[in-house]
Amino acid sequence: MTDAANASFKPRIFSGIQPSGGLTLGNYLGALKRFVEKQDEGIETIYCLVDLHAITVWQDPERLRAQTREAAAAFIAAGIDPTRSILFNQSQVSAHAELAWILNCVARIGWMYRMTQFKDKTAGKNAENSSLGLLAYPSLMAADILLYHATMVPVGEDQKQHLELTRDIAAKFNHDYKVDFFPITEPLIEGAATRVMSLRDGTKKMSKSDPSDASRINLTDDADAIAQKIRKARTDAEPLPETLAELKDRPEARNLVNIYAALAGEAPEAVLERFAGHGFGAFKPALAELAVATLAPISGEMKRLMADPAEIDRTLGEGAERADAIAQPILAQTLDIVGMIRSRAD
Ligand code: AQP
Repeated sequence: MTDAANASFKPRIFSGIQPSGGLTLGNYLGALKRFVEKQDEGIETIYCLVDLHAITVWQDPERLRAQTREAAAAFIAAGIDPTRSILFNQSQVSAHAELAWILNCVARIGWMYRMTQFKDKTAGKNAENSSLGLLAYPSLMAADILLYHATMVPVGEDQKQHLELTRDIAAKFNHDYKVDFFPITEPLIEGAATRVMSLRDGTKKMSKSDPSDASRINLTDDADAIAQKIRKARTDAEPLPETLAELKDRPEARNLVNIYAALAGEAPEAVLERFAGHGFGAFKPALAELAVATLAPISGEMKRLMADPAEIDRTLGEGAERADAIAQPILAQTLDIVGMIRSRAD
C-alpha cells in the first residue's frame, strides 16, 4: 500500500513514553511538548504510558507503579487534557499484547537484531542474557500504533528506526494477507530538540536511565537543581559563534543552544543571533532562567496531582476504556484476517 492509500484512514495520532524512570527534559522537548501541540491542533490524540515496554528491562514493581503515576501527572501538568486526548497505561488494554503476538509472527528476527536501540541497550553486556522482550520491543511498539490505525506518531529522533520498522511490519502484513488493513504510519520528528543530549556528554542522548543524575534535567527537579545542573553542564571555553555550522564540532554547545531554542520556541539561528560572541558565563544563566520558568509550573502541578494517586488511577482507567473501545474492533478484524475462529458467545 502506498502512502497515498493512507488517505482512507482518519488522521489519528498515537505516541507513548516508558515509565521506566522519571521523565526528562529530553522526553519533554522531544515528545511531551509536541504531544500537547498536536492535541491543541484538534487532531484525535491517543497517548500511552507504555508500562509493558518498561519491563523489557528489570523494574521494581512498586517503583514502576509510582513512575507510571508520576508520568501520568507529567502529561497532565504539561497540558494533556484527558478529556480531549486519550491518556492511559498500556497494560490496561490487553489488545496491545495480543496484536504484538500476531506482529511477532509477521516481523523477522533479523529485523529486530538490526535495531540500534537493542544494540545500544545490550552494548558491553551479554546480549544472549537480555530479555526476549527487549529484542521484540519494536514489534510491541508497532502493535501500539497499528492497534489504533494511527496515521502519525510524534517521536524524538531516537525512535526513527523503530517507526520505519512499524511501516515495514504494516506493509508485510498487508502484503502477506493481501489486504489494505494497516496504515503506513508517518513519523513526526520536528523542532529544535528532536535529540536532546546528555549534559555531561554531548555525544550521548539525555536519558532517564542514565546512571548519572547530573546528565539530565528531570521534570521533578526544583529551580536550584535545574540551575545547578545547567551551570555544571559540560561545555568548552569558546564564545558562541554566529552560525550553526560553526557549532558542528561542539556537541555540548550545540545541545545547549538547541535546548534554549526549543524552550523559547525559536529557531537555533535566532538564539545565536542574540548570544553570538558571549561565553557560557552569560549564556548558561539565561538558559537556566528560561528552563526554570518553563519547568517550575509543570513540576509544581505534578506535585499537586501526585498527592491524589487514586484520581490519577481513575483518569488512566477511563482512558483505558476509551482506548479499548477503538482497539477491540481493530484487533477482532486482525484476528479474522489471520484466520482465527471467533465463536465465543460473550
Ligand atoms: N534525549 C531525548 N531527546 C529528544 N527526545 C527524546 N525522547 C527520549 N529521550 C529523548 C523521546 O521521548 C519519547 C519517549 O521515549 P521513551 O521513554 O519511550 O524511551 P527512550 O526513547 O528510550 O527514552 P529514554 O529517556 O532514553 O528512556 P530509557 O532510558 O528508559 O531508555 C520518545 O518519543 C523519544 O524519542
